[in-house]
Amino acid sequence: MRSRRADLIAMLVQAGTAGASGEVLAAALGVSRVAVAKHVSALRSVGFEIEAVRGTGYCLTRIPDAPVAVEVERLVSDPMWARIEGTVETTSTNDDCKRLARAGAPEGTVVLAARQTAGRGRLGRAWVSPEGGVYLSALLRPRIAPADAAPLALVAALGVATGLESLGVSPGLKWPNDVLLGGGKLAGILLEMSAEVDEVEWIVAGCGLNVHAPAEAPPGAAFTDDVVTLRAAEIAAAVLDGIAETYREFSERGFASLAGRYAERHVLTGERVSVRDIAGRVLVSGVVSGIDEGGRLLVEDAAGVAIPVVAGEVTLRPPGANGAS
Ligand code: BT5
Repeated sequence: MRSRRADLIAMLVQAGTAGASGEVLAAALGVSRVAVAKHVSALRSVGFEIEAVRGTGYCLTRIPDAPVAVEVERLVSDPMWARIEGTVETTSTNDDCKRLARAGAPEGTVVLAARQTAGRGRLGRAWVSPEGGVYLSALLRPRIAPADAAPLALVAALGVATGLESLGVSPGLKWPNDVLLGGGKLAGILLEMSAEVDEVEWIVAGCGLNVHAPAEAPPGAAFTDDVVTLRAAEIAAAVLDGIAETYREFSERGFASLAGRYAERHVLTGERVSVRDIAGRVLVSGVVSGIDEGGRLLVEDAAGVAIPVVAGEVTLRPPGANGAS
């Protein structure tokens, strides 16, 4: 259920420049006028500009351009996201979300931040997280075995792409977890998990997404601003709705029913690649022939045999490089 504060923003947006009186807002929200004034001051503290005009009431004059939790809550459609929290700055939204997971928070809990001081990529890499991006982590509690969790990175990446497409952005996907735009990296996914051997307890799906380019952009980064101009909260809400849709499909029908959609957006098909394990050893080199129904990358080796890869780092290889490097 949407919070009173998110409902209040919705009412103020609807009232437009005419504004709405404290009395009308209080009646519609089922609270006192004093409570309305408290909600208004809380919204101001997170960047909303709300004028109080004598005789008219409250008038919303500016919505902040940051992934503010209450604004994302107002904009998100999918009921899966029942609890959305956020701060301006945190070390890593994945850490915050993992803390909530350990404390028993339900599936559908989301943590947002406008910047991170220790944003992480996979395998200990850094995720550059200045203001101007969207940093979010979503708590999932899928009823699956840990061995079946690998496709969830693809499910989340496809969800991000689906959400962005609803806003007019057409990203590509690079197995397993990259969302690309015009050859640059627009978003990355980091999954962290707690599990018993037989069952996943929780998965935190973190997504870092570049919206406005900072003064010092990471090399190879792309930004939604390159193609659309939207507020960070609009992008966060669309991305969450996209993830909810693909996650539901995965939970009900398995990755097989999403494989075609992933493949349509997959930029590596037909490319010569090397795939390495976490120690840097080459697992396979060859031409990518697609993604299988379990979300594995299929790489045709020199003998023309399609080798399925569950996990690894993919690098593109120059044409003519031979198969066994
Ligand atoms: C990822 O790792 O792509 C996963 C990124 C997940 C970040 C989110 S933000 C919310 C949540 N909280 C966290 O602490 N993390 C998650 P990986 O595939 O390992 O890619 C990391 C590489 O991407 C780095 O080594 C850089 O080369 C590059 N990179 C770093 N920051 C970038 C950025 N902002 N834009 C584009 N590329 C970046």
